[in-house]
Amino acid sequence: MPSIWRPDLPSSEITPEGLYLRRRDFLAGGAAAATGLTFGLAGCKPKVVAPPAELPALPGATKPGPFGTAEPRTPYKDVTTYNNFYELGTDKSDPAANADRLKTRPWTVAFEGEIAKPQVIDIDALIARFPLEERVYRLRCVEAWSMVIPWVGFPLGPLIKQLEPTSRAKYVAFTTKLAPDEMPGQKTSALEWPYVEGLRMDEALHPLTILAVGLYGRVLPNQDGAPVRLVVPWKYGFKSIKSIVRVRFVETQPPTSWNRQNAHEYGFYSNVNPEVDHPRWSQANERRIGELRRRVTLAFNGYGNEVAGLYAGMDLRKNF
Ligand SMILES: Nc1nc2c(c(=O)[nH]1)N[C@H]1C(S)=C(S)[C@@H](COP(=O)(O)O)O[C@H]1N2
Ligand SMILES: [Mo]
Repeated sequence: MPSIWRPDLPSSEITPEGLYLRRRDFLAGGAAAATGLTFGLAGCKPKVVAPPAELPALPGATKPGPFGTAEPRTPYKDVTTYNNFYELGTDKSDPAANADRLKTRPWTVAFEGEIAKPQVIDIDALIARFPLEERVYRLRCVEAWSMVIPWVGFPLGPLIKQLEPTSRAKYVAFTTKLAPDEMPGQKTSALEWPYVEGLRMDEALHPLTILAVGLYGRVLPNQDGAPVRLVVPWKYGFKSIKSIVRVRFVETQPPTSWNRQNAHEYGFYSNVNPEVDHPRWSQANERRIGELRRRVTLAFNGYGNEVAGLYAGMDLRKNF
C-alpha cells in the first residue's frame, strides 16, 4: 500500500521480523502474555496491546456455515491485535490500542440508490434479521500475510434481494463511518476519508460474500470492524471494508480507497492472484500469522472453484 508499510518478506531477509516472531512466541508462555505485550516492527519499540476483554456473546444461536476451511484458526489474540484499520492508526497494533474510542451504538446502516426499498436499518435489527452463521475463512492481506478467522455473520445476497435492486444496480458501494473525534487516523491524510469500497453486483450476491458481525462466537471487536464489516475472502483484505454505515447501489463502478490512493498498485478487482505481483513485491507466497514457514498463495485465495467463473473472459492481469 503506501510507503508507510512494506510487505512481509521472508524472515531470512528481515532480521527484526524473525526476532519479533520468536520473541512473541517466547512471551506467549510467560507472564507478559497476560498484557499482550508485543514488539512492533518499527524500531522494535515495545508496545503494550491487550486483546479485548471478553466481549458479549451474539444474540441467538450460530450455526456452522458453508465454505469453512479446516486449516488451523489464527489465535484470537492475533486476530484482535494485528490489524489494518487506518482510521485507528497505521501500525498493526494501533487499531487495538485505539479501539475503545470508536462508538458502535447507536449505529445504523443506510441502504440507498438503485433499489426499490431504500431503508435505514438499526444495527441490532440488522443482526437479528438473518440467522447467524460461522464462516471460517482465510483472509489474505495485499501485504502478503494471512489469517484464518472464524467470522460470524450472514450472506449479503439475501439482504440485497430484500432491497429489490433495480435493473440499473450494477455495483455496490460501501462507506465506513466518518468520525474523526472517534478515529484519530481520520485526522491524518493517510487515506482520503471516509474509507470506501465497492463490488460488482454479482460479487456482492455471491454466497461467499458475507457481512460479519462477530468472530470467535462473540461480538466483533472494534479493531476488526465493529459493528458490521464486509468479508470477501477471495479478494485482498482491503476489499473487506470495516464499520460500514452506508451501502449504495449504483450503475457505474464506484471509487475505492486504495485505488484512489495509488491506482497503479491497487485495482478495483483485487482478486488474490499469485501470478500478478504487486509492483513492489511478489504475491506468490504469504506469511500465515503465527507460522514461521511461508505458504504458497493460492489463486482467488483458494476459493477459485467457487468464484473463478465470475471472471470468465476477463484479463485479470489488466483487471487486477
Ligand atoms: N474502514 C477500513 N476497512 C478496512 C481497512 C481500513 O484501513 N479501513 N483495512 C483493510 C485491510 S488492508 C485489511 S488486510 C483488512 C484487515 O482486517 P482485520 O484487521 O480484521 O484482519 O481490513 C480491511 N478493511
Ligand atoms: Mo490489507
